[in-house]
Amino acid sequence: MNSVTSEPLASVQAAPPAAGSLMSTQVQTVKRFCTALKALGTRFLLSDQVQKRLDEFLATEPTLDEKTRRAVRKLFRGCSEILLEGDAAYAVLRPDVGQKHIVRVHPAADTLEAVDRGQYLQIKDAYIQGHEEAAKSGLVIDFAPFFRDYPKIREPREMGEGISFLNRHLSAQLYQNPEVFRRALLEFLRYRKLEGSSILLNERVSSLRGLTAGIEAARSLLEDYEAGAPYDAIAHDLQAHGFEPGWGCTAADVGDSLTLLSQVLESSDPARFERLLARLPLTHKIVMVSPHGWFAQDGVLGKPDTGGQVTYVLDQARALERQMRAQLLASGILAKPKVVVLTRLIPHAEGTTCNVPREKIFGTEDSWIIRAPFRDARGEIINEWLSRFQIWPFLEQFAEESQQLVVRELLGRPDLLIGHYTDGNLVAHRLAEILGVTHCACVHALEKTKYLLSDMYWSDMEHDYRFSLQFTADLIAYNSADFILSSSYREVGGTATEMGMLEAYEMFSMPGLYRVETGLMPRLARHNIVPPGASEEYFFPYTEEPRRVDAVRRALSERFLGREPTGDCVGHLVDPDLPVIFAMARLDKIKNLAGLVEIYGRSEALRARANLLLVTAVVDAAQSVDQEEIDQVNRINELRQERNLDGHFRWCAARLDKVETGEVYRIVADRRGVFAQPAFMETFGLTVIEAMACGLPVVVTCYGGPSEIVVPGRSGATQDPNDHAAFAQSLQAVLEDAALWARYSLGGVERVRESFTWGRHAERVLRMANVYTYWNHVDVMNRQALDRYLHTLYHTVYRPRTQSMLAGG
Ligand code: UDP
Ligand code: LCN
Repeated sequence: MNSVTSEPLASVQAAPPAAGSLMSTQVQTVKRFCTALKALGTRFLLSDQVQKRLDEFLATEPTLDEKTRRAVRKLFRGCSEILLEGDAAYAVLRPDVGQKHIVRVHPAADTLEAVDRGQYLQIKDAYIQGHEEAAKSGLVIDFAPFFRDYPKIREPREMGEGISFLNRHLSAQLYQNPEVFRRALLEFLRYRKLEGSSILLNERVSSLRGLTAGIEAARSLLEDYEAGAPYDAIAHDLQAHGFEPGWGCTAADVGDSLTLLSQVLESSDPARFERLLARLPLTHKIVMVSPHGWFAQDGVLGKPDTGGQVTYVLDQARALERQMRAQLLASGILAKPKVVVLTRLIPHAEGTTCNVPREKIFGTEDSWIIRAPFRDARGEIINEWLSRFQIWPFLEQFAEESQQLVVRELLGRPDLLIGHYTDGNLVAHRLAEILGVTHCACVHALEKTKYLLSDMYWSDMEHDYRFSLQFTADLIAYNSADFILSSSYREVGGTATEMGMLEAYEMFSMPGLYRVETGLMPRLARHNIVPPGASEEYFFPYTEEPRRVDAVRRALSERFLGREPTGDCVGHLVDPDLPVIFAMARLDKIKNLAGLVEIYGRSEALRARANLLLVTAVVDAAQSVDQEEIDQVNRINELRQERNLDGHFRWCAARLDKVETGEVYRIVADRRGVFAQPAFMETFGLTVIEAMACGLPVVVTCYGGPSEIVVPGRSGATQDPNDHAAFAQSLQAVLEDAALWARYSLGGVERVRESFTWGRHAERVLRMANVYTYWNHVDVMNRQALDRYLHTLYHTVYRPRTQSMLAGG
């Protein structure tokens, strides 16, 4: 262990910054705090408990000076856990977003000692398993060596801006080693083919000198043409100088591209370099992989495991097809874009289209959903839907079967693979390897932070959740991807006091399975925050009357807000004309719809002021096979009784299409209602941008994506859903104050238009695909070694566990 002295010391190696600058009185205070913790008898504390105990402790130290208080608070701010072992306390400190330092506090030492990850994880395992078991040597996972040379982002606020960081890094190479850089760019541009035809540069350009001369000659030739001259008119002449299609669709565009190319070759400007790469028509066929849940275009949203990801994938497919078409056209290439979404075929489809092998995606010219079944060990098709926690044994065969389907559908390889969530990315990883294609991973929602202590106590939860497989698949899938898309900063960097969702995979242990000294690294310049959009076709403001369909508006008003419940709705309304507090989500515990019912039920003021409307997939537990859904239905029913909500609460089971979904937000806005999103944690929260786009004010959870979507006070309110009184107060404020309502309504529409559009999303994804494809071309990282390591993990941990799961283990 490295020793950290009690006085400020710049020279101590690996000293955690905050701990390294502690004065001796401050160290004494830290030691007293840890002794006080020991006296409480709890051996393991998580971040919120640490803060609570620290507050209590400091309250018992009235003589402590302000400076020491501040220093001690700063030290423990963001501390993710403390483990007490014998007389010592081990604290995992997080001095800044994305940083982690472990210190040992011991009464006999006058310093805080830095502890390495391996040692700490063994001590943690001993806490769960006992010393003897924990001391046995086991599997240690460490991805750090494979990414030693990969660019890493130091500045916390830049985490998730991988592409700009990478461009700066690449451009710096031009500055440091111009010859190598230029040669790499030349090689990248040569021999490119699209649908069998050459694009960009042909064999006439064989050297840098030849490229520079070719650019000069082509630019002078272009001067003889009108700016708007079509590419066909100049194609022949350009070919003679080594240029194939792909630089532009008119003489002026080609001229601009060649000027840009020449500038990039001359000077190291990251912005120009990114602009050049973004212009290149490298992507025209994309495969997306999203196996779990009920993946279909209608009648599925709200079913178990089926929500935002389905909306996201379909909207992303449409937006990417559109963007690729525009880019191909602009670059003078005639090829047609195509997107294929690979998902699971479910023969017993419960009235959905999940049993249809091939289905066109609405609103596209040539994009398709292709479904492959899951099969058991004998190759028999599995007929029933399976929860996302049970699908692991079937993915290997699914990947094999779908690879053939993809190649047949596309008549070749795709240019880009986009995996969705962990299962989609595990499959995408295998396909990317076989097909040699750039792999983009979309995160959606990582499970680890959703379930408290899911790593430490994984074996107790294994039967229901299979975290040993889920977390191993996370490690394989996200370490293998070429770049990773997140929707919010919260996913990558977290907040000053809470770890990011990816960061939570950086160091952890699953006692008896393995210890992860370095798992996922949020600082790598592979992470990019690219938020999704809300489809403008369906989610437009309630004020845009001519676009609204009157029949749908009337039908939904009667069905959801009429005095008596009809069809799949329960709960009559004493005063159906009151404003409405509206929520719509999957019946997952984490969505906390029961919490909202409780918040509403407890507040006399809210009940007097508004009705509560919930829209979910079911309202009857007998209609569900999903345990979490059943539990939530039962809990909401208990609350209806306990809080005597009849007369105020309408609860509807509905599978809405998108036209109806947009209209529900709008009919609530017509009545000056409010949308509530009370989740305990939300990765992004598509419903929030949908409601805002429709001009419906929102009150949302402060945990996760919604707090980044909403600018508090301008486009809505954020609130802690655990603080029922405060959440109720925020809802009430919007309902009572017409000016506030109007401000949030307008502010929400503006915010979505500015920051959450699919067009911008698609443009950025395609730009990234080019930049990371280029990075793969020049990368010095030892990819082969990483692939072997991933294979080892797959074959020694993942695969055997899927087999034992199939055998009933
Ligand atoms: N949704 C729906 N009906 C429901 C629940 C959800 O149509 O009963 C839709 C909703 O409009 C949104 C998506 O499903 O498009 C939910 O996305 P979000 O990101 O809010 O949550 P997720 O379900 O992905 O956790
Ligand atoms: C999964 C979630 O939990 C949501 O927060 C996201 O909005 C959705 O996926 C789409 O990415």
